[in-house]
Amino acid sequence: MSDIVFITGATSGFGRAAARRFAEAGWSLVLTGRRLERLQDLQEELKSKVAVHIAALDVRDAQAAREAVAALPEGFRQVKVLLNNAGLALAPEAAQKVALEDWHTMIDTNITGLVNVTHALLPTLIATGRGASIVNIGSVAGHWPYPGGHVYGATKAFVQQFSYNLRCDLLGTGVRVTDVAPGLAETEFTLVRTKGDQDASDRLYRGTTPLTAEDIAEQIFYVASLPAHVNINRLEIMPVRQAWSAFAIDRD
Ligand code: NDP
Ligand code: 8X3
Repeated sequence: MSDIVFITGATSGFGRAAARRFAEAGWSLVLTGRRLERLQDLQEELKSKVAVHIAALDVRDAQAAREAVAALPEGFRQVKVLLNNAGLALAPEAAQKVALEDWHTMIDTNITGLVNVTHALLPTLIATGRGASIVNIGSVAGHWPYPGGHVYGATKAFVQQFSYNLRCDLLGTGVRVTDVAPGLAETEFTLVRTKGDQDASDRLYRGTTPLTAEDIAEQIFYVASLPAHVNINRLEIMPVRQAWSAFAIDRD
């Protein structure tokens, strides 16, 4: 029987690229996300290679997450890898200019959504045991502050610490946990962050060389397919053309 990966946010960006990468290696796929049509397209694309189960799932809904796991058909139940990838940033403006609703959406998706799916799948992953993995998509924003990062960065700091703390509790179960923390990567991320401003998204990536979704998918696949005794705790990845900047100083 092939190994099974359960992916949240498989309709775009890293999640979709990861689905293709795991499929290339012959894994069975459980693909979730809110946009069912995109899931159907991806299923159509990959089903000749591997077994694919799709389920429309908004990770913010704990009950729906439990039901999606309970409804996994035969052949997709013994999940080996959970890829907690669904997430988003909103409101790149300064904190004081941001609508509270946008903060709530980021917290509900990046924190509550991630713990909802993790909680629903933990018993399965523990039953799978040695070699199982939870791969959580954090961000450089969870470690390094920057203007406009406010709640987004804070949600990704949660992802890092939750990943580390999970490792402590899962010691002895064989289940691995990794916080994969990408930097600048061209996906639909900035389109979502700017609420559909394609020009702003294009401007951010123009004239530089961002990471691609495939770059991150390769790293996700790498951490999940290492020998069962190896755990990468945190993997931070930036494009060569991105680095940190000096401290900002307010002057008279
Ligand atoms: P995309 O916007 O391309 O993909 C985001 C995915 O998340 C989509 O598949 C979307 O699916 C899903 N998603 C969003 N909200 C929900 C929800 N409520 N329920 C279920 N799925 C949801 O961006 P990326 O691929 O770049 O983002 C993937 C992850 O990577 C995110 O966690 C992001 O924070 C993180 N990240 C991105 C970086 C970047 O520069 N691109 C860098 C570092 C981290 P749908 O809308 O169909 O539900
Ligand atoms: C996304 C990367 O640099 O926009 O998490 O915060 S960044």
